[in-house]
Amino acid sequence: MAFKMLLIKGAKPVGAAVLGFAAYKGYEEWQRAGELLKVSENKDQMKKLFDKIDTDKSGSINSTELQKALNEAGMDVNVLTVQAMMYSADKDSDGTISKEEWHALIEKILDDRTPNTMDKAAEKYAEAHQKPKGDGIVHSKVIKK
Ligand SMILES: [Ca+2]
Repeated sequence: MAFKMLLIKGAKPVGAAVLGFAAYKGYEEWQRAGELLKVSENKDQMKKLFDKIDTDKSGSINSTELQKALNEAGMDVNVLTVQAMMYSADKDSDGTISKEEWHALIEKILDDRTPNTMDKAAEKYAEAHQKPKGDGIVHSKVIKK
């Protein structure tokens, strides 16, 4: 009994750290998978994608279905990677990705794409505010440099 308690006490923090890392790694994989699975803001398409992955039509995605879908999309994933991906998406830890968890995941993937959009916006801004080139006039700013 005492030994069992010790094991549980000892295992808990390590387990939490491992799960945290798995979720982090898993989420990185999701970002990659998001491109291959053509994750988009189109909610109908994302529902269709869910149904496509949920091959046994149970209303949730399990790890076998996920691995199969990723392999079909051209992503070579092993069982560990799929498990990590499940960890990062399966918020209630029931071992499957429900529709709610799926849509939350899609939103997160899309949100994290925003930095790219921001970069593009910044690029456009920079382009629009560039000094005019080749107008034959030497600008005072140029001379100072
Ligand atoms: Ca779940």
